[in-house]
Amino acid sequence: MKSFVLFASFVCLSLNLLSQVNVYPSHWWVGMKDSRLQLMLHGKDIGKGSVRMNPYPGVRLQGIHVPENKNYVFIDLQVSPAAKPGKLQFKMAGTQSVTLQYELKAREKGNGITRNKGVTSADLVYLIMPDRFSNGDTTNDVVQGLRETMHNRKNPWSRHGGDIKGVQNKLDYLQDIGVTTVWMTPVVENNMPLMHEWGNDVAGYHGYWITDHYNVDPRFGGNKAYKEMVATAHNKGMKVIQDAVYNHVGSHHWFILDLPMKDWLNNWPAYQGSNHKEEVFFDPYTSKLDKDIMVGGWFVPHLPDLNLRNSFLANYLIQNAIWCTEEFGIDGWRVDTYKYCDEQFMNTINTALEKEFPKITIFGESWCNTPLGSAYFTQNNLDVPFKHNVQGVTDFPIAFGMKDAVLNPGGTAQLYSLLAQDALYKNPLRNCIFLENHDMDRILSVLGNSVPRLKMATGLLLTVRGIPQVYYGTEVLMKNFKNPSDAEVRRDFPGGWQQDPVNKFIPEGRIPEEQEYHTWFKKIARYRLTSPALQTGKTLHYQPNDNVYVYFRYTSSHRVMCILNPNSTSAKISSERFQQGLAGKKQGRNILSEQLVDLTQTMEVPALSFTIIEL
Ligand SMILES: [Ca+2]
Ligand SMILES: [Ca+2]
Repeated sequence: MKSFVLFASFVCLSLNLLSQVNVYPSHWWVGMKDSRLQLMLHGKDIGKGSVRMNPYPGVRLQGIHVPENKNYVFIDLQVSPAAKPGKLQFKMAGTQSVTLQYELKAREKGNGITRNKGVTSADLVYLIMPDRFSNGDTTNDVVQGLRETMHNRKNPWSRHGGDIKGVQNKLDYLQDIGVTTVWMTPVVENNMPLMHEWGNDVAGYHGYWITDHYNVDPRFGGNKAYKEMVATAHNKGMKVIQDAVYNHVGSHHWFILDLPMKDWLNNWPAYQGSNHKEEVFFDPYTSKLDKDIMVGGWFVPHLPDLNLRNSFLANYLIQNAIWCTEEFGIDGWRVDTYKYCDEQFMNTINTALEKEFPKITIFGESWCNTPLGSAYFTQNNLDVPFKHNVQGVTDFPIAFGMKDAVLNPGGTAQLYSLLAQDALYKNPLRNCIFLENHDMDRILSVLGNSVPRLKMATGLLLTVRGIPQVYYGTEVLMKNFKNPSDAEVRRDFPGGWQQDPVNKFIPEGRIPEEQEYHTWFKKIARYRLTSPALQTGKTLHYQPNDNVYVYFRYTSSHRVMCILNPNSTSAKISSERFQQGLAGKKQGRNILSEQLVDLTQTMEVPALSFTIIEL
């Protein structure tokens, strides 16, 4: 967001001569593939006068819209490929007579192709809640003038001071353990008062209560810190995913406090929550009412639900997504609460992003319990009336399947069956797979604090198809249930603050059990970066026998065998059965023990183990 101070041409009009107009997007670029640009102007009574644009070569004023709230004006422009960088000038006359300058910049080098690289299944994503990871700048811990200034690390619902600079400082640590990509929960401004949730007064430390889409929260370091962090990551060959929220905004978003139009939000006669039933989209018997409540019902009372069918709001969000991608240089988007959004809007915004940034990665958070539900919300092979176009989803069914496989008797058969349903997806390799995230119980606790089971689950995560995502701190055995609140699974990474008594970013700060898992994790994660089969290869799997699951990942020249034995007894497996997967190979190398493995003999697989053999 950029503020323009409007200078009155006539000094005697009124006391309201000098006022502020905000323009969104705050600037734009020449040379975008889509020549359309819609400016949204916000300022006192600006819709009551006239707007004129000074001639500018290559830029045409197409139309002006004034909604029922006269504090807004929308200006449609056509920016032709011939337009050069410079400043547009708008003359506004009415209760105020003012001149507004608007900058068209040159695009970053690479024109959206070489700078925004996209994230694939060859990558390893590390999910961070920046407030809780590392404090790189203590001067921004409290920013006076914002609606809440609570800073108390002893309070799980307060802000703790972690920031983007803290993440930037740890990029080398992350790269060393095999991470290629950082996904932070939303970094844009959450200038909200404390909200009553979980029986407590909670701050917007997590980032999902957006109040300004064009400002990175100053407590995270602002736009400057974010741009610098992305550039630093790129210089190291790493990538960054931004977290988008299109379904709702915080109740103190500037446009909620002064609604541009009556239908800006999904309105109901009385508060209506969503029914959270994704089935309404693909259920052939669904009622319109149930679908309206799913899409238009609010997530929670303090998060106004956006009417994404309003074309002006849609333009605002689409241009913001493009703006962030170009301005900061990000490589991918994770889209929050995907299944609660208007379906056509989602397809439109995805197409717009891919048009400007052909390699951009987009996956939606569609929390579904079934592969059918998940597949519906991405490119799929289903015969349904509406076809989603997003590349992938956060794959909850596989998350639950991997957990069950290492925890429950017979769980491997469930995982096998879930993966068999990949027939529903156009390309399951584009799904983001994970064991846990900031909304779930930490996996180590779910697995009864068993490190052997955590290793098995991690083994699956790093070898099953998809874009693997790990959650910060799991590598040092952070644990907890969401009890009494989700803040328990969002604790501070020990050592992220200078005054922390232990620092688990370094080996000396870890107890032996943590160090052992950390080393184990790093070994597989780094091996994965050298293995085209695990990164992007095809899958061949065999029905589990006696709850032992064997599968292969392979390319034309590289082949890996994975064996999961979650039983409390060792297992013997005969290579005879796996001839297709072994493809004539007689010897392999266990990438964890470095031992050679004779594949012509019966193999003894230890209890509670995950084995990776490079053939
Ligand atoms: Ca800080
Ligand atoms: Ca909605």
